[in-house]
Amino acid sequence: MSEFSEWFHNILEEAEIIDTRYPVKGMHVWLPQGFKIRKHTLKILRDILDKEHDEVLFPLLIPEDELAKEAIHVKGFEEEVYWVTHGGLTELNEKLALRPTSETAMYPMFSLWVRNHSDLPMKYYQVVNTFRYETKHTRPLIRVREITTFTEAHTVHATAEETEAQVKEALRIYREFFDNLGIPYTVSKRPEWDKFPGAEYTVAFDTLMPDGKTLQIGTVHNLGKTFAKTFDIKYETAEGEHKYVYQTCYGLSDRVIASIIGIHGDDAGLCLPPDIAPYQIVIVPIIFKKGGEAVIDFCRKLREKLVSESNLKVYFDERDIRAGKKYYEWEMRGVPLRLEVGPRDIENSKIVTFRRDSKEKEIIDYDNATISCTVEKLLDDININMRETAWKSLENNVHHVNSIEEASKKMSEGGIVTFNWCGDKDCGNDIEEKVNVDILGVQADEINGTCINCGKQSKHLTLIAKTY
Ligand code: 5CA
Ligand code: ZN
Repeated sequence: MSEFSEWFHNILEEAEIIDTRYPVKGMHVWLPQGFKIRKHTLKILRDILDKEHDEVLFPLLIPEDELAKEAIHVKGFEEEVYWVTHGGLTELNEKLALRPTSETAMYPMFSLWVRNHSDLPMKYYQVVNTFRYETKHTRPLIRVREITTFTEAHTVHATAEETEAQVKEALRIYREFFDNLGIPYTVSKRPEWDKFPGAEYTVAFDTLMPDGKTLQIGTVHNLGKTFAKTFDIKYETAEGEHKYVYQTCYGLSDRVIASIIGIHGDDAGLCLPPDIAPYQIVIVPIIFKKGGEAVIDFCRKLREKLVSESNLKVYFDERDIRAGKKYYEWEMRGVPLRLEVGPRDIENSKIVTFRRDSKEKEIIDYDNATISCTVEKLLDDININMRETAWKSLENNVHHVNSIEEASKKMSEGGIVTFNWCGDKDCGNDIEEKVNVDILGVQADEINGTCINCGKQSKHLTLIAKTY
């Protein structure tokens, strides 16, 4: 086990995010702390999606004949599908698949719903669990067999142009979402041989985990008319013609939570962005023999004040244990801001702040009228600083190279390597073999220079990385 994966497993357990002891491989239990982080993360996503999409909820089970309809799609998933074959003791006439994703559950219904050009565009999403019998090594939140937080959007359009525009809009939405969480990313178009089964093309978000491997944290697919033809999704134009629709879909998973934990965390444990932290602030009283009650009273009032004035999530830790033990615990759980209050501080109108992101302690003036504002401002700063630190760390680990040798050398240090590539499939596979790393994707379609492998005119700025 690598150092990072050991850290990751320990923190999931210690911070009570996930219990991995559930007796089915690749399926885990969300614990209260983890569930809160997940809930707050989903709230951010839902708030963004709800502006343009409607949330729906489809059944988990898909009849075999629907799943099998789209040949390329089903080929891509055939080795990963779980099947329900019995109802009680009775063998079912038709096997039912646990959705690995929901195209084949939704699109037969879309075919009933889309009638007229005025029905378009249609934009739906759902947050569900999906099941994939992954054969690669499973890891909590990163590669699971029950994806518990699959957020899939599906859109339907009249024209190819509108569909292209929706892909761009989906990319914008995911950028906004990841920016909110301070997760840095690269956006690249997957090579032909790595696109979503049934898509025209796939654009992916990848982030860099601390062990130097990239993690695909979201994908946007232009489905063209492929599924419309398979599932007979047509609309009537203003002129009375019947035409196939165009579609997109895009999705995220539990991996978003994995990247929040992995990217912002450190040796002391979790470090959570204020917007998703179960508690944004913890107040720790510093009590000596004298003046204990006054401190407790002050802290209680402070907590109430911050909750009522700023709607912050604040915990007042009154437990009768050493302050140092509390610090250790709340740092490990990633609480963004700690306020320490002792009798002298109250006398002098001061409090001590500790930022989880920078680990800086500061003594600030306490003013009853402005303390809520001051604290909100600190949380904003923490948010911005976490995002900037994470982006710097990604950028420091992207290296451009001009030869295969250089690519291999840089790749051995981890991170992301970029280079010029001609775009030819055989040449791409050759590069993958020589460097022994997969092509992640391409970012630009027209660039000057020559391919690092074959020397022909280069076409794409290309990214490679070791991946999860
Ligand atoms: N229908 C499309 C869009 S929702 C779809 O299924 N795309 S996907 O296959 O690329 O999956 C969407 C995202 O789910 C991926 O980008 C990846 O971040 C995540 N994901 C895929 N498989 C797993 C898995 N086994 N465990 C955790 N996350 C996964
Ligand atoms: Zn080439």
